Amino acid sequence: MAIDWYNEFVNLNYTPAQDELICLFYFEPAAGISKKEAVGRIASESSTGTWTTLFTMPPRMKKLQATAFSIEGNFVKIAYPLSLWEEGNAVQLLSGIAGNIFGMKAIKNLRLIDVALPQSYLRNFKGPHFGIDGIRKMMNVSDRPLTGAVPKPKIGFSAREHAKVGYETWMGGFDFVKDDENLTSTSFNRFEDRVKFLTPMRDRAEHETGDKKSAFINITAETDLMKKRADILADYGWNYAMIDVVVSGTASVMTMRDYCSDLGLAIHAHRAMHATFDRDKKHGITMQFLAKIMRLIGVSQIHTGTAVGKLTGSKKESMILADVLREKKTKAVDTMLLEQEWGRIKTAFPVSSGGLHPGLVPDVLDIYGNELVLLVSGGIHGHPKGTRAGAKATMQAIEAWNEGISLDEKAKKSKELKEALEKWGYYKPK
Ligand code: CAP
Ligand code: MG
Repeated sequence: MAIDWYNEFVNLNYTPAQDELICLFYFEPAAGISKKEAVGRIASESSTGTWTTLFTMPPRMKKLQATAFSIEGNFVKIAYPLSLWEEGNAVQLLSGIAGNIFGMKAIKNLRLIDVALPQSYLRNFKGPHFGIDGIRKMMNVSDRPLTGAVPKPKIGFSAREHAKVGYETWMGGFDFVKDDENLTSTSFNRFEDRVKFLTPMRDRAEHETGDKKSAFINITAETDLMKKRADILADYGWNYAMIDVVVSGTASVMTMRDYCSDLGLAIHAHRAMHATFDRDKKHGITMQFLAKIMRLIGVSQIHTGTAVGKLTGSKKESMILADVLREKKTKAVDTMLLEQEWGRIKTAFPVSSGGLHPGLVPDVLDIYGNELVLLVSGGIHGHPKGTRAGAKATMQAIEAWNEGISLDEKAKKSKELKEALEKWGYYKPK
């Protein structure tokens, strides 16, 4: 009597049906486990199976089980019947393809690379409220990246001091002032106070510059409190809310997507905690998977790295992340990305941030082009002449890139850029 049945979840001659959901995994079998058994266990444990043959098996079970249908080296593709998945429930999807399978003893390493979502699954999701075009229209910015900065040091300003740094940032030409990922509502900088002090500064900066100004104010908290904070933002005429999406959880992001959309608020998604699972190339979940799920749910933008700044992520990774977010049809990239037709799901902005300063702007724009939210924080507040000069220097660096001239050339006629280059040059933070 066979005790297990993993081989029934493997069929290398199988061709997935049009409406099946396909996952690409990197996997390493544990010692003594064949590749075939390993992929059978992954397909089984993430769909209908368990470790042993069973006494009763409902006839429909056969139609629900996943099939590992392609093994190339240490990469396996697994097809999942649509009826396994609850319509519109991204949380349950993660329980299935990003759950138990990571803890199986029979697998030494496992990495969820990407998922290809069939149109019949996709259509149960709303995607971003505005899309890249909608955001550009809302901010009245067309031919350059949107720009923003976090007041630094990242936490410690009073609400009033925070608002003053924000005003200087806006007056230097930036579109956004961003809260840091760990700034929510502290004794010295309550959320309500920050909104109360930032709002008149925004109005003043808009009046003095004639430009639209906004902010990514961090509402991250328990979901009901996030709703209350979103209401406050809408009451004060803001058009964005910021959420730390990984620590908040997929369910709360789904709730807040609809709540913010009803209030006309775009969502800036910070990805703090992503590096606990996306940094190891052999085990965990990729940033491209996280970016895909967040676009599907409907954030308007999410951080995707700089390649040249202080945090992890290669140039190639940043480029494929940009494709996941910006394309109507994402092209497949061998072992990194599956093809994805996005249908009516709108586009979202990649956000590049982390250790940037004016000297690195061309490197980042060489990767992303103008369809980007560029955040330069320490890199403006550390400018020898202060925040406003730092923002101006960054805007001058963006102009230089779009004019096709070097920063050294631009600096001849741009004082603030010249001063930035004198301090940082083209330094790449470690
Ligand atoms: C950057 C930042 C962002 C990181 C997040 C920080 O500040 O505010 O949170 O960019 O990383 O706290 O470090 P600096 P990522 O510009 O002063 O470095 O964008 O990779 O998610
Ligand atoms: Mg930060």
